[in-house]
Amino acid sequence: MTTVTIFGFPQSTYVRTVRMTCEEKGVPYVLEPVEWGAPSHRARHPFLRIPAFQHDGFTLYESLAIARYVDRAFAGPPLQPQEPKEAGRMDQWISAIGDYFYQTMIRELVFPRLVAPSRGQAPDEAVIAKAVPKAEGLLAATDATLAEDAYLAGPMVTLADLYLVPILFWLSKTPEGAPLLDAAPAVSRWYAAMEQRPSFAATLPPAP
Ligand SMILES: N[C@@H](CCC(=O)N[C@@H](CS)C(=O)NCC(=O)O)C(=O)O
Repeated sequence: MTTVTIFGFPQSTYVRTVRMTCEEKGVPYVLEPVEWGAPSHRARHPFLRIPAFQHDGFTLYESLAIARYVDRAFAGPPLQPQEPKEAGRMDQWISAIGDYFYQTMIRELVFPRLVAPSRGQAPDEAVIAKAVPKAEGLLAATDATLAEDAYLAGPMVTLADLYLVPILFWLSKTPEGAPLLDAAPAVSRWYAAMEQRPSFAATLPPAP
């Protein structure tokens, strides 16, 4: 029996992307917390991030490398299109989500609004105020794509969708993000469909 371990915390959007990938592929896994900054963490991830990953003694870090590996190494529905244009669109969205969506929605909105108070810190309202119109612009572009196609890269669920959904989950928990999502009809339709997938329910994170 092969053993897959994902190292990280369930609140992390990148960890959730990898967990959803395993769930979609039907790959059983163990989620193991990391001791942040400890030698064991550095040994698994030299840049001290999460997730890290192990499969039968083979180790990887960086969520995209892990998700692609899981998709290639295991049977189950493919999560990367073969068709070059759809594959290009998937890559485009994964890159944009990692570079723009995560920064604006998680670092500049969810962290100050939800994570800081959970640590007894006051939210930085100036950072949040600047992030809201940026998030609105990101959702408008996403809405235009999802008005044309069922999923980000076309007709099939791909890794790109599994990158976006954990971010929008946390965004929807903020008082600023929820109305922005409601105002994007195609994104809302897509999110409702993604919410129905067993991989979504199986990876619901606890509060920050
Ligand atoms: N490019 C990395 C990003 C991983 C990442 O930033 N993970 C966050 C948690 S969602 C983290 O480890 N943050 C800790 C930090 O920034 O020090 C990946 O895709 O795995």
